[in-house]
Amino acid sequence: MKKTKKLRDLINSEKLEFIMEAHNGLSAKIVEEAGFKGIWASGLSISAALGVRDNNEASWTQIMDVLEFMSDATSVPILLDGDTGYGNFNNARRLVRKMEQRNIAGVCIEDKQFPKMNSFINGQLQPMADIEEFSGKIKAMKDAQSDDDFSVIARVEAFITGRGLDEALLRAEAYRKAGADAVLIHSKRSDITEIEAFMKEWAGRLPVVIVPTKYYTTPTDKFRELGISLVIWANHNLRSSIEAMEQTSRRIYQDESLIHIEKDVATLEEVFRLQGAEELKAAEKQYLPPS
Ligand code: SPV
Ligand code: MG
Repeated sequence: MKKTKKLRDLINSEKLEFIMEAHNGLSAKIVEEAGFKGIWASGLSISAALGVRDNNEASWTQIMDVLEFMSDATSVPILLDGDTGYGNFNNARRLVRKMEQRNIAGVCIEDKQFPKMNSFINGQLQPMADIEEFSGKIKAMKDAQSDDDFSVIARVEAFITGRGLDEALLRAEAYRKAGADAVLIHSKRSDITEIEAFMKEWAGRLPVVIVPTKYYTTPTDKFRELGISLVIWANHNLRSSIEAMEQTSRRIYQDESLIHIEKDVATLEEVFRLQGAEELKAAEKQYLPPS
């Protein structure tokens, strides 16, 4: 099945589905092997892994290069965190064509302005996109796709920027009318009250995607009860790798030896396995002259 269709099925599925963050080819592979049916190509995680801020400091083509490795390494669909679309409608529709060429299944864009800022930094101060301008961007992206199953998800930042339920609903409805395949409603509260209020009024007009980074204590069954379609675990491979790398580097620096660390790190065999070393060995037998 095409990756685009797989993602669309996850979004439209009757039951709650989950996708997990990755930020390079290796982490994408690990997400797939863990059993996830899809991958969130997180802007925060990819930028952090590149050593830059989540403010569009990495260019969109640099993000595409990372995505290409992620897509080549996996068979589950990738949903790109496309920030604000890297410009106006014209930049965003070109992005769609380039994603389709790389077998990326869908993109999520948020209704803020370029250069974007992460939702958890100074949220209240962040300017939002004009509703009509953002709706035009969604429409241009939907018109640009050549595969009907490619998904465009509209992310509503009204709660993040302190604008409240009415604004969130107004925006979500405009983006639905513009052709979005789903709505991502984001909240930085530590409880689910904003999401719950939105879900009640929204009443299933389009599938809803959430990112429960801040309201992580909410039981997953609550998301089911509210009728959420897709949950994104947005940054936990990045954060776990930071913790692991900090501990490993500190320990080796202090010890001036590998003696205490070997048991805590992946074996080299595991690294080779993840890289697909076996396949190359077999191919060499097939294609290289016998030595
Ligand atoms: C990301 O993963 O980059 C996201 C989700 O956009 S969040 O960081 O929650 O805004
Ligand atoms: Mg992001």
